[in-house]
Amino acid sequence: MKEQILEAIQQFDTIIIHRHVRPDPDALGSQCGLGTMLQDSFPEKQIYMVGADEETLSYLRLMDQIDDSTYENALVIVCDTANEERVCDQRYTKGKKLIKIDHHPNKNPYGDFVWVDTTASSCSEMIYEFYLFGKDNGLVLTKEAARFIFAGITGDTGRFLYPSTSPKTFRYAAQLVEMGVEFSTLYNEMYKTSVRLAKLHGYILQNFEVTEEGAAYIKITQDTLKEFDVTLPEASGIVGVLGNIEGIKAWVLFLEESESIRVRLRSKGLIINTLAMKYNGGGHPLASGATVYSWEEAERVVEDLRELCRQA
Ligand SMILES: [Mn+2]
Repeated sequence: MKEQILEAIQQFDTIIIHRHVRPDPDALGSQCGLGTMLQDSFPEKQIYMVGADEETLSYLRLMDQIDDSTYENALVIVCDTANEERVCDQRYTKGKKLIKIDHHPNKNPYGDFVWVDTTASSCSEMIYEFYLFGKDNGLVLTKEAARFIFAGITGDTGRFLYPSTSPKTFRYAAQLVEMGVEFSTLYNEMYKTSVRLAKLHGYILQNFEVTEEGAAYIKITQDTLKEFDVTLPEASGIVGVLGNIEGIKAWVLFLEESESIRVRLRSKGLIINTLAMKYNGGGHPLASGATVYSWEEAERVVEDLRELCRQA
């Protein structure tokens, strides 16, 4: 598949790269890592990285603005996005050829070429692997592109903490550092916390509930978000906060939006993406997301999670 992707890249003069809505460092890291690598490798081509800007990730890169007409003869590549409805900027179908590169379960294999590797820690890790595949055939990876890829790997592995981190992940990270990635500067950007968010952290630690089965949950209403002056994407990012607490097998963060409640699920070993799928979501076995439409439905998620923990 890597060979077919490289051939397609060589054939097209215009390449547009997308990723998922509400991007995390891996979404932007894979998108901009690939995009920057292609810009540096093929300076004669027009390469664009598109989608809505994410303020909390502006230290990585801002997005390119392009017209609909740019898609006419373009190759479109979508990174880190399992399903079509999560692609940021729905013009991604307007190109001539479409490629999906992702590490989530391939429930929705959209595109002409699909390269999915669920054993990869991150989509950024796959982009680095793609570089290794193509480096003798014209692919160039500069320090800037390496930084994006390193950020993506770091983000999706929780700084090399989650079980998805493999020996390969460490090897690639070492090679990226050898290319000059200044990881301490990057970590300062990635892991800085505002006073507002630190206080919400405190609120969650004070108020979460844990059941006898080892299921933990916290409900965060719109009023609470307002009180702490924290945005939804910011609050989403602190789902890991309950991960180190003794006795918790799996946990869920409920975040109220105007029309729905966002469900952020995490687990220490239990497979929870099946539960996420039941509630309009999906994701990784140990890290998934879903959506519910009332606090009663949120209660049902908690009950299902208790049941999962009980069986474990
Ligand atoms: Mn990812």
